This record gives sequence, structure tokens and C-alpha cells, in this order.
Amino acid sequence: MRLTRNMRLLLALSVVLTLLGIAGAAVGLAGSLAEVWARLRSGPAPIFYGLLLFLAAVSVLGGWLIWRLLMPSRRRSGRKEIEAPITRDALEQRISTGRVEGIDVSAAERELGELARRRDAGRLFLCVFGQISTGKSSLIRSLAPDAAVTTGVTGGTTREIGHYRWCTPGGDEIILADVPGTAAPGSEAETAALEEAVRAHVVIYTCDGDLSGEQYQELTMLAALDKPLVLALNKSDRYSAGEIDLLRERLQQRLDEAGADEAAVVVVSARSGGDGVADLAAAIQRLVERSPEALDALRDAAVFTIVARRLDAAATERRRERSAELVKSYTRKAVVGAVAAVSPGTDILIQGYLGTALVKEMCGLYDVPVRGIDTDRLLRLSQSYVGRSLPILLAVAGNALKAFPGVGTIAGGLTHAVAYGLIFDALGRGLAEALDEGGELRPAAAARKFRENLGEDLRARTIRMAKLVLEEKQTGRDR
Ligand SMILES: Nc1nc2c(ncn2[C@@H]2O[C@H](COP(=O)(O)OP(=O)(O)O)[C@@H](O)[C@H]2O)c(=O)[nH]1
Ligand SMILES: [Mg+2]
Repeated sequence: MRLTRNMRLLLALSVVLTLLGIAGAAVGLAGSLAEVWARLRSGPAPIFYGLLLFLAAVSVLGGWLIWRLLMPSRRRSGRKEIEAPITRDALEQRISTGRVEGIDVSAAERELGELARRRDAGRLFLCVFGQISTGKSSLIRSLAPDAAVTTGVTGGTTREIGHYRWCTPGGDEIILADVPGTAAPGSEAETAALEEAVRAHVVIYTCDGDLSGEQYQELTMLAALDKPLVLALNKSDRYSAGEIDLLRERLQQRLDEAGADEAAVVVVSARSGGDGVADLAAAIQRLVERSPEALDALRDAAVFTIVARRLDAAATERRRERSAELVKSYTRKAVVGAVAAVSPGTDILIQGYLGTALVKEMCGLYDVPVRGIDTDRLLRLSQSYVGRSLPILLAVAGNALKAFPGVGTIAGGLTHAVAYGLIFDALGRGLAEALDEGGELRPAAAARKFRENLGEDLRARTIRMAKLVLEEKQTGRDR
């Protein structure tokens, strides 16, 4: 808006007047404040100090209120971070409800079964962990020479987990677990080895020099299990005394960095007459001298954590399956509706009953509260995109159908049925992805996923949808 010169002058004048007014008011206020202050000071002391106290209390209260107003969400999320420890009862409860919901709870059950078996046997378990060829099997053989352990020149001779009985110098019977050597992070071997470490009371991490990045990561994961840990530097026969001192210092430092500052470094050689093996045995002895209950509690907590993680993974898997089934059933419904329609129009049914029902069911599956306005917004956003892309969609569908054997001349209705199917398929999958990621229904995010899915792999999806449409047409005719 353009202002005339006169208007500007008027505006400037009013600004000056306002400023003058404010300045005058400030001077007046200061004057009366000073007067009040002087009168209070010369008045009785209890009134003066009482007023000061009252003002202080009012400002504290005001500050607290403002802080509460500005900080509520952070405080709430902060409290959420403190998780209650996982208990066996809670896990068993989850297993029985999970079973009813069709979740595959077998892995969790197996793990709890193994825990019970080990508890009943009343034995202490020690897991020798480390990368391939660091000398895990050789170390076990030096500790327990009578036990049959396979060792090899080529790495990775220990494919399965082997258990060997060993008596500590103090007379405690321990089961030594020889696990597959780890090489690749996230590999099957590493996972199996880590799980065995989780099931053990004590862990020995074996290395034969300074730690690589991968080894450091493994050490960090083991430290996070929060159980007694020893870092064994094996193959000490390959180093001079000076090198060993340096390595020992360095490894101790890495242990601290990995969050295992209570763990000790023990230098050994499994080969040349077993140098340092007695030190290793003594270090283990010190660790197992804690009360069996304390050792069990640490082990149980770690096992419960992996059982809970397995249940989470199984629940996620089941939800994915169910969401795929849901998408399939809605896609079919959309196709059926389109095939049955006498004269299909270009309007898309997405905002109608089917779309709403799909959103509602999908949100129910993901345990996400669904509000009518969010549903409407998602369907409106999706619909407006469909409106723009429908001609392309119909063209692609028409072309794919032409190439489809047995269709011949295609009625317009079939092409529309394919388009409806594609739309519901993309909407359902996009919605599931968005709910999976966001944990709440965010219409814009879900609509974006819908667009991505609708455009992706269009030809191949069209052909699949065409088969579905023809099937429906066939069953419709048979009926
Ligand atoms: N020089 C030397 N070689 C060792 C020592 N311990 C094991 N080795 C060799 O390292 C290779 C791998 O040992 P192995 O126990 O099979 O390792 P694992 O894969 O960790 O079980 C074998 O050739 C062993 O002879 C040691 O203390 N010193
Ligand atoms: Mg081995």
C-alpha cells in the first residue's frame, strides 16, 4: 500500500507525540516510585521489609509459572527416558499376549528356555570373544588342556559355539564358550558370538595387537552389556618387552574410552609354553569371586534385554505382514468397486468410504490415534495429487494393458480399475511407511510417501494390477 506525503507527515507526528507521552509517563512513574520508596524507608521497618519479601515471593512465583509454561514438553520427555528394568514376568506376559496376536515368539521363548536351563545347571559361563585368529581357541586350550578344542592355521575354524569345562585355580567350575571368530560387523557370526556373550557371566575379549576400529566397536558393545570383562592381549611372544608396555597402556586407555574402565588388560601367549596364562586364570578367578547372585543378576539383565529386543523385532515383522495384508485387501476392494461400476467416471473414490476406512484400520494397526481432520487432510492431499497425475496414470495403465495378453480391446472401465488399484496400493503402503517412521499420523508426510509410491515402478505395478483386475472381472462374470 502506498502512503501519501500528508499521511506520512501525520504518522510521523503521531509517533513523536506517542514517544513524548511515553517519556512523560516514565518520568512521572519514576517520580512516584521514588516518593513511595522514600516514604516506605522512613516508615516503620516491618512494613518496608514485609513489602520487599512479598515482592520477592511474587517474582519467584511469576518466574516459576513462566518456566512451567515454556518448558513442559522437555520435562515430560526427560522423565520418559528413565526406563524400568525388564523383568522375567513382564517378558512372559509379552510372550503370551504376542502369541495370541500371531507374533512369532519362538526366538524369545528359546532364549528364556536357555536361560532357565543354564540357571538350573548352576554353572558359571565365560565367553571368549574376539576376531578371527586372535587365538581364542588356543587360549581355551591353554586354560583347559584336557578339553578338545579345534584350532586352525586358517581363520574361522570355530563355526559353532563350543562349550568346555574348566576348573579355576580357586576350584570354581566354569564353562568356557568358544564362539565363532568375528570378522564383519553385523555378520551372522558376530551376532551369534554376541548372543553367547550376552548369555555368559564373564567375557574375555581377545586381541593380538592394538584394536582396529571394528574391534573397538565390539569392545564398546561388550562393555555396554555391563558384565565382568577382561581384555586379553594374546600372542605376546611376537612383541618386545617395550612394545608390550606400550600396548598395555594403549589398550587400558581404549578400555576406558569404551566405557569398561573396571576391566583389566592381561598379556598372554597361548603358544609359547603359555606365558601369562596363569595371570589370565587369576584375573578370571577374581571376577568370579563375586556372589553368584550378583553375577546371575548381571547376566539375566543382559539376556532380558535381548529377549525384549527379539520380541520388538517379531512384533514389527508381524505388523508389516498385517499391513501388507490390509493394503492388499483394500486394493482388491477398490478394484472390485471399479470393475462393478456401470459407467466409471474420472472421479476417484479415494476420499470416500474406502479411503477413510483404510486410514482408520491402518492407524489401528500401528496403535496410532486417528483424528477425523488428519484423515480428511491426508485424503484431500492425496486426491489433489491424483487429480493432477491421473492422465499419466491412465495412459501408463492403458499402455501396459495393451501389451497384456488376452485383454484385446480394453474397456475404459478396466483401465480405471487398474488406476484405482494402483492408487489404493500406493496409499496403503505410503501410509504404513509414514506410520512406521513417525509413530503418529502426519498427513503431509503420509501424502508425500503416497506420491513416491504411486510414481515408483509404475509399469511393473500396473501389470500386476492388471492381473488382479482381470481376475476380478473373471470372477464377476462367473458369478
Ligand atoms: N605367535 C602366536 N600365535 C598364536 C598364539 N595363539 C594362537 N596363535 C596362532 O593363531 C592362529 C589362530 O589361532 P586360533 O586359536 O585358531 O584363533 P581363533 O580363530 O581366535 O580361535 C593359529 O595359527 C594359532 O597357532 C600365540 O600366543 N602366539
Ligand atoms: Mg577358534
